[in-house]
Amino acid sequence: MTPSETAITNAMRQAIALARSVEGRTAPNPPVGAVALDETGAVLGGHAHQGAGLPHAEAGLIHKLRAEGRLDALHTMVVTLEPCSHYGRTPPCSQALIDVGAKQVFYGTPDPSEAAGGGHQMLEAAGVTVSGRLLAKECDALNAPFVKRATTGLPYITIKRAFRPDGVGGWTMLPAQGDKTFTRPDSLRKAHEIRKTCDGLLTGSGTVIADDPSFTIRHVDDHPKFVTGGAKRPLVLLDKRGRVSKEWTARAEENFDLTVLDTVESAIDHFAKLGCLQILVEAGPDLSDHMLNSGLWDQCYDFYRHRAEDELQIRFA
Ligand code: AOF
Ligand code: ZN
Repeated sequence: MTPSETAITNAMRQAIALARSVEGRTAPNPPVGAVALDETGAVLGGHAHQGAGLPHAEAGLIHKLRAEGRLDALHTMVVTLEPCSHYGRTPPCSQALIDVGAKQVFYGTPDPSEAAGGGHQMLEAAGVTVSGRLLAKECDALNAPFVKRATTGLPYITIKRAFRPDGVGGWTMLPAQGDKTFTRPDSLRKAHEIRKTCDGLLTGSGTVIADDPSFTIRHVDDHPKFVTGGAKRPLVLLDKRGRVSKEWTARAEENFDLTVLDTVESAIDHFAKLGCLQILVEAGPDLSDHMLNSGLWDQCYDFYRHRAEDELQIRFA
């Protein structure tokens, strides 16, 4: 017996959801999800990679199944990223899959990194049936930040903007006098979800002076390491002229690993050195437009406030 195509596709959907749940806490490693099936296609278990230095998704799942005494039933492993072939911080997952006798491996996105790639061939050479590009569109969207970092050394740049009608037939990013935000609760939740998936935040002095933003995650539950684990997200403030108050920077330092820099380029370099996969630009029209116009972006979320409900438009570079 062998799992049906539907069982395998469903397992990949589950693996993607697992990976999405750890997005924003694994950098510099990728968010990866894995689901194991027995020969009938029944789900034996799933696991998501929890962060650099910890077992990869497939390896963690193998440990889990072994601990539960169910490893013998493993037939098919479904994983969002091609299993690694290398000794990094942890041993190669492809070898682990071979050693435990997996019959089939399905993955979504090939691992583009020189060191870790090649798991496909390694598994195949050992007689395991391997198939890549399952739910490729969804997996590639998930892995876009990791793939960009692995191939260019640079973080994936996401820009978030919010617009309201300006009263004269156009749109403005500026709140009305006396308002702090004009985004509705649903959009705020979405915006905080986006923040949660990013490894660093970038803003400008104009935004800080105009909005007094805190940039903390309040409308969704943040990853535990940022809540109780003492970890702090990097936040870069571009403030060439030193216009932002000490009060604001002191408050920001309580929650963030704050760095004040002069240029977008130095900020991107800083995030790259920290190992960020994805950064979020939360800024006003000047910095956002500059980044969009100079091609320093990958993805842009635009929230538009309409009379009845907000609309979210997502664009890619
Ligand atoms: C992960 N988690 O679930 C998978 C990864 O230094 P290491 O040993 O942690 O190896 C990191 C590399 O392993 C990573 O850049 C990627 O190429 C590959 N796959 N990494 O952290 C996982 N499957
Ligand atoms: Zn691995």
